[in-house]
Amino acid sequence: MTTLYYAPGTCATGIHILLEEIGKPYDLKKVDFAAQAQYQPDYVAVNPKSKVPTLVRDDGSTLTEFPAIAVWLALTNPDKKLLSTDPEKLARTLETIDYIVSTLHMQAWTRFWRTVRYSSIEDEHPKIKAQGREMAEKGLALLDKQLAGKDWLMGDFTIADCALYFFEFWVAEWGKWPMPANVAAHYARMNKRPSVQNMLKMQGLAQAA
Ligand SMILES: N[C@@H](CCC(=O)N[C@@H](CS)C(=O)NCC(=O)O)C(=O)O
Repeated sequence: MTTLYYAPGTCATGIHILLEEIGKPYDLKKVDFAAQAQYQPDYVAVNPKSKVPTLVRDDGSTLTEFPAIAVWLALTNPDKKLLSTDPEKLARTLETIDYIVSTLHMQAWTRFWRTVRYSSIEDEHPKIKAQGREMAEKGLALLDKQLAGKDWLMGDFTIADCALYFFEFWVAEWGKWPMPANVAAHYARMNKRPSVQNMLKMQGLAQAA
């Protein structure tokens, strides 16, 4: 059976939401970050990158990296219409996801939240955190414009909305930063979807959002 390896509240929430949207049976395996389980041999054997999300598929093969997993889930479940196959719409959806994952997650948020990975000198941390927040604010402003007059990033609900959700969750619940109006409305809209509510309950985050 398809198995998602996740840690609560991480970027794996976006893939968990997609699995709930698709509605087929799957297993959920928690990787205990507090115990550094991602670096232990059992998990390294599953994903040598020591990251979540990891999707182990029905045939036993493993897929990593949020965009790859999201695209694969969308294309293998075409009836759910989670990704348009029109070349322009598909490219625009990937453009949005790549910005969220490569820039907002990997560059902005990690500077703010995992500051020690950028410098072991504590005096430098406020500057690195401020850089991360500045990058995040810029991205949120761009996404706010993209959402103007729309419920969902691409017009229809797609895998891009699930990518934006994990970033919104961090900003709202962990960063406690205000979000621009259209992004805040998108986050509230996402939190009303049964798939998101199920994910929050299953990950023990129901109080958070
Ligand atoms: N590029 C990867 C990034 C995955 C990633 O950084 N996941 C974080 C959680 S949000 C993680 O597993 N961190 C564990 C660690 O760095 O020890 C993706 O998009 O899937």
